[in-house]
Amino acid sequence: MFRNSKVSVVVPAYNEEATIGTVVADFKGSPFPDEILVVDNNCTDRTAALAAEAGARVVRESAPGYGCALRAGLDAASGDMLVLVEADGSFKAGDLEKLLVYLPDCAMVMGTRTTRQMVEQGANMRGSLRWGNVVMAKILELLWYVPHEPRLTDVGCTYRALWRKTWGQIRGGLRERGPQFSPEMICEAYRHGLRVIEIPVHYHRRLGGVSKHSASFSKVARTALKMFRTIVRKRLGIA
Ligand SMILES: Nc1nc2c(ncn2[C@@H]2O[C@H](COP(=O)(O)OP(=O)(O)OP(=O)(O)O)[C@@H](O)[C@H]2O)c(=O)[nH]1
Ligand SMILES: [Mg+2]
Repeated sequence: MFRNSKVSVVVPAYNEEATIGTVVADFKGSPFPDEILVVDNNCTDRTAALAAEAGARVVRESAPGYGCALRAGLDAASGDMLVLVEADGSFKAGDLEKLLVYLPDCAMVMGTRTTRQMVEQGANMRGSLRWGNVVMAKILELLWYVPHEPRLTDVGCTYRALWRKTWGQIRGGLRERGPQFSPEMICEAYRHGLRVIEIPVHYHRRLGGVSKHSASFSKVARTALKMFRTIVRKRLGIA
């Protein structure tokens, strides 16, 4: 609970047996979450079993992809405040309260991983990736400047918090299945005239397992291009 609001934490997971237990335990140790949902997205390893053992509720989603998993998790969550976080240990429960504190001021609080002072040495947020994220966020700012004047430095940060009501407003307008789901959520919130605030969060290196979206330069470039297309499509109002 956070100030009388029930808090759900949603964790999309695709073969994250190396880290899921630690992530669930970290959030279990925080005083705020009322439930932790791990979305088992066709995992072929022990992710689901280890998540349940650590005390999470496991939700299964067979449609593959980061976006599909998050959609299923958000639908299944019962909290008033819904928090998204990764299964790889790159975000910590210690930052949760900061997201929740800002939520009463807006519809969604985004984390940003581009505040250099808060990025752990060795985390996958080296100069080029950090600046790539900032540039993408500036493109979104520019395209949506009127009337929202967004202030963003990262459009791909999973760690974020939104109200259940916000989810109800934006869910029907979301169609992306991959990592573009992340900026699509922001654009859809703007399309509904909702407020989005961004705050710095700590960003750590993966605790183990394999990177799905940012393993190589070509993977990062492909993800960035998909995100760019999504941001432009949403601005032009193409369904
Ligand atoms: N359900 C589901 N989850 C996914 C899929 N791809 C990635 N994820 C999860 O989404 C989160 C982000 O994926 P990551 O592989 O960490 O991508 P990233 O954060 O860009 O890269 P890292 O530098 O490795 O952290 C993790 O919790 C993954 O388990 C997918 O296809 N389905
Ligand atoms: Mg990650």
